[in-house]
Amino acid sequence: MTSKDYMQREDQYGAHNYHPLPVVLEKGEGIFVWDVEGNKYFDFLSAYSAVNQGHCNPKIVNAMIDQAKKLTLTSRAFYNDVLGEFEEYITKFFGYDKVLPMNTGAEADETAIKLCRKWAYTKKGIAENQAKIIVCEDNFHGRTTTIISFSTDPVAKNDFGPFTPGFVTIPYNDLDALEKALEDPNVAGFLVEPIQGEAGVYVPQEGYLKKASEMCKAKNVLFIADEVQTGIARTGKMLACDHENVHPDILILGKAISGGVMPVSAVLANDDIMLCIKPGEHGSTFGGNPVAAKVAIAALEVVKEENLEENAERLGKIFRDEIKKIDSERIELVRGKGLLNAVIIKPKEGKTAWDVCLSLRDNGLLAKPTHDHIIRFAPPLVITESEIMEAVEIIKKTILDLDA
Ligand code: IF1
Repeated sequence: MTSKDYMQREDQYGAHNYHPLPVVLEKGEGIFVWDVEGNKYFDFLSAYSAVNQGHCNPKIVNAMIDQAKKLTLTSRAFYNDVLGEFEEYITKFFGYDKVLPMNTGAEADETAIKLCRKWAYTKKGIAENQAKIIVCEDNFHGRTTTIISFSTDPVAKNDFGPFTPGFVTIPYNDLDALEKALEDPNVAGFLVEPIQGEAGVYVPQEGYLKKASEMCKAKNVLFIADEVQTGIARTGKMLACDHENVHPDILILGKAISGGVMPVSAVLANDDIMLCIKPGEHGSTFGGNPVAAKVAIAALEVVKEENLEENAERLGKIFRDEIKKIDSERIELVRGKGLLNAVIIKPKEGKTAWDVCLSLRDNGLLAKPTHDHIIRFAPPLVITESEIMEAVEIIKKTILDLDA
């Protein structure tokens, strides 16, 4: 079968809820992926920051295999010998009393929303069904009906109503707007991405997270950080919040917490918040399953053992500096933190960011545009300086060839 055959089969039998770049991958190792014709590519998307530790990281895959041969799933109807090991490891790793394990990022965001509301009614004393959570314009927290209820992206929201109430939307990176929204005594939480990934790697002003968390504290409102995409060393620190020494009241993790080998997500909080949810009030069949538990421990150990935070910090700076040197008016702006970066592409002679990504693919590098003119560049954090320089050369050649 050729790539074309694979794409046609997916088109016939699969829902059309994506528009993938036309490339069919069959193998991944470290920062590279190979298509079915054997072509090799730099992966500069990392499955939206899920394979920070590199594709098929041996330590993580072996942890999955070893546990899968012993016990894959007990459900939470019974105890098992692995879940507590994971719970102790991750709570000490991030400095919280407790963790509530789930599977996808959206489930973790939903869990955080329910936890915040439960805390609002049982601890803060907000009247039943009156709790509000502040969210930001251009947010992305997943695709469930409640989450898209507070999306400002019509594509993510249209024709999926009726929507879940109880959310107040303010502009991102706007402390005055947050201050005003916090005046409402029914506000229970502020749910925010430390850097807006889907919106195009929108990095807020220095100090935004710190000031926002202080303003929330002053109003007895929970600061809820969605680090599903920015976490696990992606931005050059273990958490993007660490750049400002902010310790969220509720921390949401996903994606690279498993190194991309299977869905694992988690919500962390201290007892005064986490214990508001009582037995039987929330759960998930696969949440915290033994394989996920062992995989997540291994994935987090890799981040430490391979100094991925420092690597992301150092190589991210080099990447942005090198891209800024490309002499092309097609490159409007480069922004990002660590190895979560984006380039704003000015459409020229009818060529858009999509066309740039098609050419990048032909030159051996995979990336994908978001919102028409923004290309996200986010390689696995195990990349080396020489590999980053090789990738920059590909990006430079691609842009200058299009300009020629
Ligand atoms: C798709 C976007 C990125 C996330 C944050 C929660 C979730 C995500 C900050 C939900 C997921 C994924 C979803 C995926 C593409 C990708 C994405 F473009 F959609 F927005 F990364 F920017 N919080 N993001 O980024 O986690 O339920 O997917 O495990 O839906 O196409 P999930």
